[in-house]
Amino acid sequence: MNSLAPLTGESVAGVPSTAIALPDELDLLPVDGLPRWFGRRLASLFMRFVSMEENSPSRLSTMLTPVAGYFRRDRHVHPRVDAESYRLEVTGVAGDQVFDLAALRELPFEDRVCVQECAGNGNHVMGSAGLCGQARWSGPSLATILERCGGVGDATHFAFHGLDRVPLLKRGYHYGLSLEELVEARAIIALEMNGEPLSRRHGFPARLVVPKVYSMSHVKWLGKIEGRTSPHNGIHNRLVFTNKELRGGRWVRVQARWIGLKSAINHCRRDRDGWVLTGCAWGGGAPITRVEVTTDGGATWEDAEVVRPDQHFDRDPALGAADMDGAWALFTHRWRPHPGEYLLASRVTNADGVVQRMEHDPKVRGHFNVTKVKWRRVQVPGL
Ligand SMILES: Nc1nc2c(c(=O)[nH]1)N[C@H]1C(S)=C(S)[C@@H](COP(=O)(O)O)O[C@H]1N2
Ligand SMILES: [Mo]
Repeated sequence: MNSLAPLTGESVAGVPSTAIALPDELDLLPVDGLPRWFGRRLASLFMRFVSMEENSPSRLSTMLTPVAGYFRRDRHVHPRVDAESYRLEVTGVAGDQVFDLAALRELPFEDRVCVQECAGNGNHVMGSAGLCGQARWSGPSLATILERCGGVGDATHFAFHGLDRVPLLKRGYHYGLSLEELVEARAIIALEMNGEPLSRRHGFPARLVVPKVYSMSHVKWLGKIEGRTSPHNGIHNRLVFTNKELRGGRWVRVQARWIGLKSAINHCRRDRDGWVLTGCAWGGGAPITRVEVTTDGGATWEDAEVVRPDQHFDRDPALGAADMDGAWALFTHRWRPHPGEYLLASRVTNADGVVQRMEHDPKVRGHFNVTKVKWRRVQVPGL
């Protein structure tokens, strides 16, 4: 995969360089999970079998992740929704309504740049942490839609139903959140991803996007928004995306929600006299203030250079601070190692003074919201 380019290509004082080739980038191998046990290729085959496709981690160090190759997670079924006959039904609110695609497109659009992350991303099975990405989503906000329905009425909770009817079960995917959570996250009904109409695999023609909340809630092929006076207790809420937490001496089931504070080194590329490590830091609900990098297995840590989303998008009139407060920050660290094997990781701190966990929280059991530091092993070749 890595292209080979001669590093010592220039000849010095007429002396031809030795034909030694160094790769443009180095493979960062996860220390946990399937890729470690079976290698990357078999791990990704296994993931496809359960309908998951990862972003290649090396692509996760730019502010916007391209649509082509963007991670995917669903239940195998990708409905082909006809734009003409598509309808979005809204029930259980002050005035029930049905929107066709033209009606949705006429509503004022808002933009959100946010991380989208599968709740199980980077857990002990999927150590590679590629089930995430960051895109710019545009469409009417959920608040606008509810306003057009005359308000929420008695609804305190909402269930979002997809049109991907699973054969036999005959029910589409569904997920529920409280009105309070949806307002806090400033959810939108996205019709566009990175300035293009949604692709079929990412939910054409409309999907829910809930910045800062794990993406099991970002229902694709959205067909119905159901206002409710009690929490939606579907299987994905109640069982599938849950952890157990020790609270007051008892293990209780909790649903995956707000993305925890995380960071990962995703890319190692060659520069003129060494290597550059890049990655991203996200979650935690407060601005990212610091990212440290260790290249010696945790013995020492150095500050990386951080670019926050508000710095990156500072001249974009369509994006206010609140439209990107669920977006990741990028970091860069120049690295000048001798040949050999190294153990790398990054560790993020946010404006609340919270630091990314080094170890898994013993009061939490389960596969979701795994925030601990992500170790990567790398082999640095000799000149
Ligand atoms: N309709 C529908 N929406 C869905 C799902 C699904 O299976 N069906 N999977 C959810 C899960 S678990 C994740 S992680 C995200 C993944 O979004 P993506 O496939 O666009 O990356 O979609 C969510 N929305
Ligand atoms: Mo997911």
